[in-house]
Amino acid sequence: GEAKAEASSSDGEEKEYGDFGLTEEEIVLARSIAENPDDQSIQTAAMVLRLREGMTALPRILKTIENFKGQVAHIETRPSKKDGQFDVLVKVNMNRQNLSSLIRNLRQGSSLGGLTLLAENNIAVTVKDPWFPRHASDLDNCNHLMTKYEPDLDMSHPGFADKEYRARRKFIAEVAFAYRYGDPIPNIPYTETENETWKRVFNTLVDLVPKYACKEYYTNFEKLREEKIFKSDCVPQLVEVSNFLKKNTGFTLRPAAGLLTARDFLSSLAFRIFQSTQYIRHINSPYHTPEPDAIHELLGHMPLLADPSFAQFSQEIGLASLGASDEEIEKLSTIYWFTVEFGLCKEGSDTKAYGAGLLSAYGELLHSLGDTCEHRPFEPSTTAVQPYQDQDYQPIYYVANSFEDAKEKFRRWVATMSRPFEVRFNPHTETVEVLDSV
Ligand code: HBI
Ligand code: NLE
Ligand code: FE
Repeated sequence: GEAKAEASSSDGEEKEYGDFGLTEEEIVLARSIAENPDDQSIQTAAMVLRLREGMTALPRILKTIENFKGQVAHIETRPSKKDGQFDVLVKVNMNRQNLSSLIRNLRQGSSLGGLTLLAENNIAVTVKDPWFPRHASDLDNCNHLMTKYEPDLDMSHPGFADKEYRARRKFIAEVAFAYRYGDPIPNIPYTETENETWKRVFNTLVDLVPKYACKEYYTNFEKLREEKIFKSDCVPQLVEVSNFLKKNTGFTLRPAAGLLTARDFLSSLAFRIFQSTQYIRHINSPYHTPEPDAIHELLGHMPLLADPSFAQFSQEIGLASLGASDEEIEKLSTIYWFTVEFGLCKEGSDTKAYGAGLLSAYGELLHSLGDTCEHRPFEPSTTAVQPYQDQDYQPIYYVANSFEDAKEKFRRWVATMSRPFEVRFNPHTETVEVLDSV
């Protein structure tokens, strides 16, 4: 029969647990896990997911569980009452902290992958004092991946049918997973094909930057060329770029295996650390890819992270994210999206690009400054709730008056957030200090 039970989350409203007939005991076990947040022992937890588009989201779910170090103990699927939908019961063995991250991740990714989390009979996801990194070394635990668009899972990915490319991606991801705070940034000897992909994007950009990029970007792009860190025939190594940033704004890099959760990604910015991917997009799609790759990080993000005002803005988004609720993280990442990733700004009577997603994707750069999209003034309270998609060119862009103006507006908006404490970064110790506000 239809099993129904009260959800363990705070609202107390009834939640449907699918047709799997979870027992009351299983739910009680779940609650006891929630009450012992420090318990690191492995527990079995059950989740019921509804897949809205047939079974297509299933591989992504399994991969996500693996990413969070969970082991699938049991899986059962059945057609739900509505056509084309499936309910999936998954039992996993994993520790509580990873479980909490997994659930957050599944919820965050749900809009894209056509799945709904019907029930988590395992833990209360609202934790009173959410963990966040206090020291730069804590970022070793902030490397959770979003499983969205991957060569292993997406048939539309240009690397899907390319065995060699997939093996290469796996190798470079493992380098990032093995990285720990304090390690030297590993060099990747790039292949001829990878250098060729870089060259195509770089040479196109050299021609476009003077006309389309904001002056702060242009200045630092030229500096990187003068210092021979950016040159057309080979992909720059992260360590060289990290040293360049360090002397300009104190930012440094650490390798990341792929698209990180917004929470993990933003938290590193609080420490003036940028988590950078190291793999290169497939040679068949040089001018646009939905995934971040080293070309995006290097050509998109690096020039502006060397600008003091912009670096400060980036760090402030990061600081605001520490200990924020899931809803606030969503808003902060939307603001990040429409500024750092896809922002435009005024320069006299011109409009220029400063967003990294534009400056690493030639096709979208031209689109964003053409007349087939909409420009709106950047205003944190409305920008923060604007829905966006991350697979194709944006239909809407936000225009800031200047970085200083964007920062001022952002500060005023952040002050309306509900966090009961303030944070301050101490660069001498690479520590975030937490101050109770009264
Ligand atoms: N992860 N590795 C990596 N690189 C990014 O640029 C990135 C990310 N995760 C999330 C993200 N960017 C943003 O778009 C926001 O969600 C914060
Ligand atoms: N679309 C960008 C590019 O092709 O470089 C990457 C965006 C990453 C968020
Ligand atoms: Fe980016």
